[in-house]
Amino acid sequence: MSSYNYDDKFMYSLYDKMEKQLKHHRYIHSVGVAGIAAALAMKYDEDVFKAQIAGILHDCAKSYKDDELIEQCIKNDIEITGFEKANGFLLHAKYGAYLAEKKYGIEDPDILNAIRWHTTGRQNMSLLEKIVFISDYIEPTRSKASDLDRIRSRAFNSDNIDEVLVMIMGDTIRYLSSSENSIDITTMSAYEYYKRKQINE
Ligand code: DGI
Ligand code: FE
Ligand code: FE
Repeated sequence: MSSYNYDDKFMYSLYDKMEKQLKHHRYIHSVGVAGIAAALAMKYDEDVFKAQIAGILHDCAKSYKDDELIEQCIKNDIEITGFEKANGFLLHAKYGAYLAEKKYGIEDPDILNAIRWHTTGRQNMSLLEKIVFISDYIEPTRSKASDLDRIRSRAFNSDNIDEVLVMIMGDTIRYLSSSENSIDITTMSAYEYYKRKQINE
């Protein structure tokens, strides 16, 4: 158990709040991410409770429209890049971390960072950040991504979690390139970093 102020009652209240805050399908997705994150925490030896809390909250800012996210970030002195301004949905991760702290009472910086970096990933991710990033991609209601069966299997059978990260980041970048979406430098540099790390190991 972590030394922070989380107990079962607190965790149940977060589920209640997310059920009210999010669209039904998004709430089901978040419950799925929380469950898979907890399972991966058991496998990779991370705090199960923290993984569950980061999972249930990771999309807590998903109900905001792009322009509302930009507006809220400006209002609350959250720095936004030009790329984020042009792709406002990316800010649901950054603003989500802000809400997790200010509105939902999360103090643990690792949980806040797992929410903050769940969409793009980044270089040098913590184990908890990796677990939430992977869970977001593989939770049970996801079905569209290519190679999902193989990635799900590796997530639970690999002894190297970075291998799973590289598969997901690679597929995401291929998908974004094929759909003519632009790719954030954070997404690209995270992929390059973990791909290089894999080769050098
Ligand atoms: O919020 P979710 O839908 O559960 O998942 P998410 O926060 O991981 O967002 C997924 C989307 O984000 C997916 O369609 C890929 C996209 N994404 C990730 N990195 C980038 C990106 N989109 C753009 N345009 N650029 C990126 O660098
Ligand atoms: Fe998200
Ligand atoms: Fe998500």
